[in-house]
Amino acid sequence: MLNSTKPARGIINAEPEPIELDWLVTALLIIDMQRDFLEPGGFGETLGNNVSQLARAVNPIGAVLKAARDTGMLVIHTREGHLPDLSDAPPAKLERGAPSLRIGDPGPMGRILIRGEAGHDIIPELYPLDSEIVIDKPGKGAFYATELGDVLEKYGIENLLVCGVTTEVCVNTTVREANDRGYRCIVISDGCASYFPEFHEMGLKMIKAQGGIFGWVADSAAILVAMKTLTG
Ligand code: TIU
Repeated sequence: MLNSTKPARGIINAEPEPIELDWLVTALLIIDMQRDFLEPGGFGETLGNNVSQLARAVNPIGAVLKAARDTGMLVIHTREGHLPDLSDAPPAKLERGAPSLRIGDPGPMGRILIRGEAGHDIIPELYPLDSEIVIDKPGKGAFYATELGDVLEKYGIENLLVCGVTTEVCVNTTVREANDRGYRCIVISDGCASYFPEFHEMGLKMIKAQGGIFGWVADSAAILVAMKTLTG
């Protein structure tokens, strides 16, 4: 268990190569598994996307989340969204494209992508425990204008198991931010999804190419096998 003071090392069978890490300094980072992206009537659908494409990530994330909870690993959830007065939403984000509803407009799950609205919340299957950390972020990257960096420093985290939606947008942006800050990122391939399957595939390839230019990629089964070393 992770409450041990002894190092708890594990090896994940990842690409481009296996990675050995200390579970005591590893956190699970779940990106934006919100109703606004996964359910009809939310932000994702207003952009013209088929939101059913994202459902495939839910069970793999659920399995890793359960293992993380069983072992006492630090779990961090993020949510993309804006303050009700939109003061943290740049015009460049609000004005672009021709969505069916804009950020802040009333929709079937409340105002689109606004903090506190039903659509902004995390889906019930992956709902955070009170003991888990939830980071509200106005951008695509989880470090921009948030307390995430301070939280990771406070807990002495060096490695991040990263999953969530969408692969090429908020997951990739966050992994790139984390990589530049010195974190080893292991992206859970089947725990990510995109509205565009080809972007999902390429998004993962971009991370692990060139010797792992941004990080490592492993599926949830490989993560769970490696975590078994913690539970015996
Ligand atoms: N549109 C899209 O693919 N993604 C986002 O806008 N946000 C996240 O990826 N969370």
